[in-house]
Amino acid sequence: DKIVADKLKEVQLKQQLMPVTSLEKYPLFERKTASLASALKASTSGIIAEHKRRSPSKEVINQSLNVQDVASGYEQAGACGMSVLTDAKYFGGSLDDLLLARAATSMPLLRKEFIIDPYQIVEAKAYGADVILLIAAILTGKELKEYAGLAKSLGLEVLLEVHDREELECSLVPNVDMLGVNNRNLKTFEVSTDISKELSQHIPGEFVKVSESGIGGVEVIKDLKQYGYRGFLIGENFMRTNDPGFYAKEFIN
Ligand code: IGP
Repeated sequence: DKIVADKLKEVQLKQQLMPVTSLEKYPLFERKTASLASALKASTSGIIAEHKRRSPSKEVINQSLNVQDVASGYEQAGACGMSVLTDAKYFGGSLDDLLLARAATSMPLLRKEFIIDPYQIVEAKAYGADVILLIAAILTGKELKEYAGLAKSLGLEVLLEVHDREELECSLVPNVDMLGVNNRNLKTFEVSTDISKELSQHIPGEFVKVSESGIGGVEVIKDLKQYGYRGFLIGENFMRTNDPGFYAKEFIN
């Protein structure tokens, strides 16, 4: 769709000016990464807190906070990790947000991006990410396999996002660490945690299960835990407040 087409163009342009070999010289490229999967397994709350300024479904979420403060707030609240949107056009994010979050916290960081080219995976490492998101809906099985392998070779973990049973069945490739079920349908923007519940029984036990989007309260989390979920990706409900870390604390014991 439109987002993917824009992204392909963007990556093509960048590659001409900043080849992968240059990214590999960034100081952050050579570093030991942190494990989000281990943090989730060791945690009882499992919160992955997101930095999100806006989204296609909700125009403005929060434009006034700076990412370092948000990162410190989430860390102090006891989040297992942080997700940083790096897409500019649809989410108002940037790679600088990732870099500045990296400077502010030692929590595992997820680069939240529409990854459609290996270039973006190298870029994720160079800007401080520990984990990348791979979205089954926009990648072929062959691409998923290649990208997950590349991530692994760079020491990055992979969160694979699915939205239905077909996507789940077609995308169980090696080198995936966490399986995320997106409660938001990216085409209709409809949100329901029922999809997490439905799919849970079909997710093989070796994956850390993550439920993403539209999580509004601790009761929902309690319910999803019964279905084996260990990770909960929450953006809007924290970011629409003036102190996301403070609100995240209510979800963390
Ligand atoms: C967070 P929410 O409803 O709590 O703000 O959702 C996160 O799950 C959502 O931002 C997201 C997303 C994505 C964004 C999930 N998958 C893929 C962009 C691309």
